[in-house]
Amino acid sequence: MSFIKSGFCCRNTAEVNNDFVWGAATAAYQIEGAATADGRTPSIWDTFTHIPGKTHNGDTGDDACRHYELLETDLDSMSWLGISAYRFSVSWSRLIPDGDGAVNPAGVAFYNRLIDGLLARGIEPWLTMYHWDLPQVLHDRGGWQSRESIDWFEHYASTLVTLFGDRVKHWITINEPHCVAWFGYYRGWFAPGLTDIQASIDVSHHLLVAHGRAVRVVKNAWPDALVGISLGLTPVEAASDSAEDEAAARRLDGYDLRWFLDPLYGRGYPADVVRQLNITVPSLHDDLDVIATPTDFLGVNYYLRQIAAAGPVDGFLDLTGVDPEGVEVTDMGWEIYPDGLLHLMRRLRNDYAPAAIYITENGSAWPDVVGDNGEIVDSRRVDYLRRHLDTVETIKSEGIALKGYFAWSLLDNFEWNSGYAKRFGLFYVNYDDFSRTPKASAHWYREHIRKS
Ligand code: GCO
Repeated sequence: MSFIKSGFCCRNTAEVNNDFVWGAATAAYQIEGAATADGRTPSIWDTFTHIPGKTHNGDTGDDACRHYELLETDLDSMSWLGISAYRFSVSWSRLIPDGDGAVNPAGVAFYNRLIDGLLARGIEPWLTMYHWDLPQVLHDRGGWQSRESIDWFEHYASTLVTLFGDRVKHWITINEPHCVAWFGYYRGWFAPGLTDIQASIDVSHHLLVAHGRAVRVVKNAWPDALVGISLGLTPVEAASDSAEDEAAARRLDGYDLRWFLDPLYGRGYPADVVRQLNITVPSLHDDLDVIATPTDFLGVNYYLRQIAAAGPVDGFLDLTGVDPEGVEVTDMGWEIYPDGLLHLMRRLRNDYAPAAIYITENGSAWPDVVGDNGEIVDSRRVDYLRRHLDTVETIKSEGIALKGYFAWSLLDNFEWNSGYAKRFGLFYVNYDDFSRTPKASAHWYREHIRKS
């Protein structure tokens, strides 16, 4: 059964749900497609994916899920699912093709249709300003390595708030700055593919200051709106209780988690990381105050834990990831470890005390198969969801201010350097005809929301 063709009715979920936000999440480059349509210019991800060898199978986001064309279909899928909130990101280069100049009317029209379509279905729009797709024109002018990027982002944030702030009341400034900075500028796995540690540090700092500026933009324009940042938080445990492995875990925790959490919560950059990396943070003026501008919530993207062991040489990043033996892993090779979410939430409450927390991403990839009857019985995704949502209940019962959960992802999509090989969706996407089919996990999540 192709979901695209099946009839289903819409219902106003906002009225039937309690306060806990049940959502699903996506990101522009991963789903929209229409890469060259209606005035959109390339982003760094368009450039990167077109370089041979950078992505699995040479896959690009040129078409992605054709969400740009199939918007109404996807809105109806969300309505059927019964979510009360939808987290999406805006393609900066669709909205402002030259990066810091005039808006593109076609881009504005698309996001207006999306936002109005959500509201008409009783679904709250949660808008992520930046999910990794910097306009290439800005990269060519120095990109995130340039301090000017802070001003470009502020202009972009102001534009978004002016255009959509009358209807969008939930804002996420930046998604996973560690992926942007560490994977894009140090590891070279993600766009723009650099491998320069100082560049990655500069980028991380500019991203954080840009975030703080954007928080102020939102709050000045719409004091009633809620704004936060989404961090990818993958808690670190030591492979053993040896002093060397504990030290390795502390280093990795500093680099991946504290580097972002500490300055956001007013503590400045962790001194141990600055010292051990032997880098300079390009912090000027009141940057640390701007970064620590209070937010209304912390967005947490949680998938797995990581286990650190000391490497053969005592270097800062000379860490060896250890794959725990005999554990279940997803198609990404990621350990299924719901307890990590609980431990993370306790730590966030104890160490940083965010005003509120939303899980803005959680999910799993599996090699889904369409059965003879057209159904996709993704039992392992159902199990992953069930176990993490049980953990959500435990977290709430401990009085932690967890206010919502967004499944990653609404539909299968372009999984960055893994291309289309990894499927994270609640809805299956057939990349031949772009039809969508709800998987068993979509049915399960729908029922879970309905009962909540
Ligand atoms: C991320 C991104 C998502 C990914 C998801 C699965 O966390 O890397 O926010 O865009 O697709 O996390 O890897």
